[in-house]
Amino acid sequence: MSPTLYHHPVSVPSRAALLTVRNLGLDVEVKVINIYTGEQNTPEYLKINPLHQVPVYADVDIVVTESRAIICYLASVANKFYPTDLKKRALVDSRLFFDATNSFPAIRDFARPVLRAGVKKIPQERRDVILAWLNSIELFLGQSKWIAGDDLSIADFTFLAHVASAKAFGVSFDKFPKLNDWYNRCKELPGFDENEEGSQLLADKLAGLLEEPLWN
Ligand SMILES: N[C@@H](CCC(=O)N[C@@H](CS)C(=O)NCC(=O)O)C(=O)O
Repeated sequence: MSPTLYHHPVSVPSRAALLTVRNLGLDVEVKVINIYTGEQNTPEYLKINPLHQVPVYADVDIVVTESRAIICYLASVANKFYPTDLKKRALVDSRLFFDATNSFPAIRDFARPVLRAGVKKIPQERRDVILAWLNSIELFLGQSKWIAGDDLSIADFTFLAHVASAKAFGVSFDKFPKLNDWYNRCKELPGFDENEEGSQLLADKLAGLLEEPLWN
């Protein structure tokens, strides 16, 4: 078995893992699991991840679920983008935990009711959560050039996967100049365009299901 990333482009955590693969320049087979048609529920895939989710990273002797665990594992093996200095690493970890508990819920709770429960209008509070989350990132970027310090790190990859989704939804970054500047700098990163395409797929899917503009 060659190293494999089980992936779907609309999935934000999956795109975060893929951005990490691209930035580390790893030779990994990317297998798309179609989560729209239920491919994640086949007996073969449930053996890989009983929680029927993407992403999963698998190699001959290891299976890793949870995007941030995949990202930390790959960066640790490569010894890149995840500092070994414990104080620097603590900042990266702090941002990763923020990402897990703020970025993902903000996007998930915006999108999932539309995708899975037939919701046709997004409550204003879901939009407000996205704006408050982006404002937190603006504050982080007031403290450092990159998301977790003065060097590019894995925190930038997982934040980028989430922020690109907000951008594709149509959120203006005018009120977040530091975020906007960071986002523009990220355009140089390997995998940036691929991440944009996945973000746009998710935005188009949502827009097609809603009875109102995705974002005003
Ligand atoms: N906490 C997980 C979240 C993974 C997740 O929610 N994946 C979703 C797509 S965004 C999925 O595969 N859903 C399919 C399903 O639940 O059946 C991570 O960061 O990897």
